[in-house]
Amino acid sequence: MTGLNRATGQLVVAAILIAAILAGIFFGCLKEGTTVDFTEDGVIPGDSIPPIDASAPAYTETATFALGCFWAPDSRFGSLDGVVRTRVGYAGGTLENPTYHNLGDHTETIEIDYDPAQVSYEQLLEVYWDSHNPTTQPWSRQYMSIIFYHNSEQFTLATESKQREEASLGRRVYTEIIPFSEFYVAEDYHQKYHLQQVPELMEELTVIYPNFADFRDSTAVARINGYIGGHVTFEELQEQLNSSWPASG
Ligand code: MHO
Repeated sequence: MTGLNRATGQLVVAAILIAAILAGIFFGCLKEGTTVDFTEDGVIPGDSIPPIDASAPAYTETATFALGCFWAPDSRFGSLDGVVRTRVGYAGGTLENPTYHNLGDHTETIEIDYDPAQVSYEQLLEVYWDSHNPTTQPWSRQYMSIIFYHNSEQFTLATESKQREEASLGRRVYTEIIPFSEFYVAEDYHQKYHLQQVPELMEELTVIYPNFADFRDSTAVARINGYIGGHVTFEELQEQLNSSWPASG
């Protein structure tokens, strides 16, 4: 009996080991696959501030969205032409100075500064609806679906787009549309999260942006994070980094 138990135990341990090794190979390959271009070509020629940062427009407007865990939207919105910078953080609640482990009644939120001459609020709303499923009841305040509007125009566009979404899905959409009040920037390790998981790239980027706030607020870094998230090809990324902002009216 004990012999049988021991054999079963050994089998279980062996299965866990094999699973761990397979997972290691799988994730190891994934990571190498995403970084190989960078280590060979250098992500940014000359390791200097790329043109897209050097020419960032001074005038921007802000869109503030909550749509579940903020890591993926950071990468998706960051990949879009016209988006100048992204920051993830907490909003919608009453607790002052929330943190990830003391969130209170806040919700994970992304703040998007964009050049309205290059991308419209309507276009950002389309990406917003396309990036999550707001038809199921949110199971915690942390992951609510919320549009925080900054002015009456955003309110109208958000309300109309929610109605269109409900009509086309034929289901109730739980997204709340509420006025923006305060946004608390999240801890550094949550910013450009997918990119921060690639140490080779981080090493290179820390040279260009020694100050974390500059890294977090960089357009180029937002685009690289978009590439890591799989939203643009390497060729598209190179084009993005090396283009200058078109003069906005
Ligand atoms: N802890 C979850 C969500 C993180 S997100 C910042 C995860 O590891 O995927 O809420």
